[in-house]
Amino acid sequence: MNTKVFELSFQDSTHNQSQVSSHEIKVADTKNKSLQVLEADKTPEQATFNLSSYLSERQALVEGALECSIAVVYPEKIYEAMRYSLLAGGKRLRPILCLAGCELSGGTVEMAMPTACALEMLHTMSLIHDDLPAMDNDDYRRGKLTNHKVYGEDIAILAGDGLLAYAFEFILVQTKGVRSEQLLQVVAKLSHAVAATGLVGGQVVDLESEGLKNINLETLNFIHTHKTGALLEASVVTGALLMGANEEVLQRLSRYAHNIGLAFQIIDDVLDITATAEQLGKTAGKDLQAQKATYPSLLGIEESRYQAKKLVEEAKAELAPFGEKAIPLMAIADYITARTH
Ligand code: GRG
Repeated sequence: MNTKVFELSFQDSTHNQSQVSSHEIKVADTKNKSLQVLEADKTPEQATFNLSSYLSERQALVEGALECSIAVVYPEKIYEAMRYSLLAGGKRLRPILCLAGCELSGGTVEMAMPTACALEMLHTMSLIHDDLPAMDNDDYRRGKLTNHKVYGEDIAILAGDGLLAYAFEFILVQTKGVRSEQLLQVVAKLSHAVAATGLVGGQVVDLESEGLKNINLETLNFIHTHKTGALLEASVVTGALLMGANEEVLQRLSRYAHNIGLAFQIIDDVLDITATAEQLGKTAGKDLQAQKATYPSLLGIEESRYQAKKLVEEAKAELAPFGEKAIPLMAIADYITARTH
């Protein structure tokens, strides 16, 4: 099978370094009902799609919108603390997924940008709280000192709280050209994703599981589908909700995101063992040190990689009916297993 293999270079603004990997993009071939597209069958759009430029362009748009999203006013310290972590770099994966979900459903970047920024605010607040001494007790995040190391624990807690509340206000006040019924659904989806039904629930089971030797795969899956997967899923689905996408589209995007969310976490666990602190922008080998149950500790590194790859293939199969409109989400799915930090 003659598939196109091309180079992927993705700039993570945290580390100022490029990741280049050999990469294969497979998109729907409706004629042969196959996921592989022969070189000759490719439309010009498929042949010219470049994930690296797509991600850099989207990152730049998101950075610009985030930069303007929070002004520093009295009491300055809290706004500075919120901006410190929000603008500390990172891949901006959740906003990019939201923009892609909206465009796949026929919407625009402009209408999805406030929700995309809100997703990054929610993600950032969860990182600030996760890094606190009462939780993971981390000194570095995204290659910089953690929020509590710079501003103290009291302000770090409040910076997280501030971002959490502001994210919802930001969607409701800043979104243009979307019906309020759609906005209500977006807010409901996001609340569900960060509450005890999502991130908070996943974090609780994660904390309870620390140091336990007999964690099984079911518990590990619960932790990660909630702690990481819920917000990734909400990222893609809220993009589509803004456009009032139908139930079938929402379900397909939800299953796509569920699978890439799990694959993302499996690769995160593998990288914790195989990558350096410099590549990660945070302490490496923490899971091993904390004797945490991880996918590699339960399945081994090779089987973990295999499972992640399988999840990515299943995720891409969900997008087959969308044809060319799904090219960015297909490519992002592949990027997840190819990343090195
Ligand atoms: C949400 C109300 C509320 C409270 C927070 C602390 C907590 C509850 C949940 C923990 C959530 C958490 C830290 C999950 C880990 C998610 C994860 C894989 C983070 C790394 O994501 P990347 O790789 O990071 O996308 P960058 O820096 O690129 O954005």
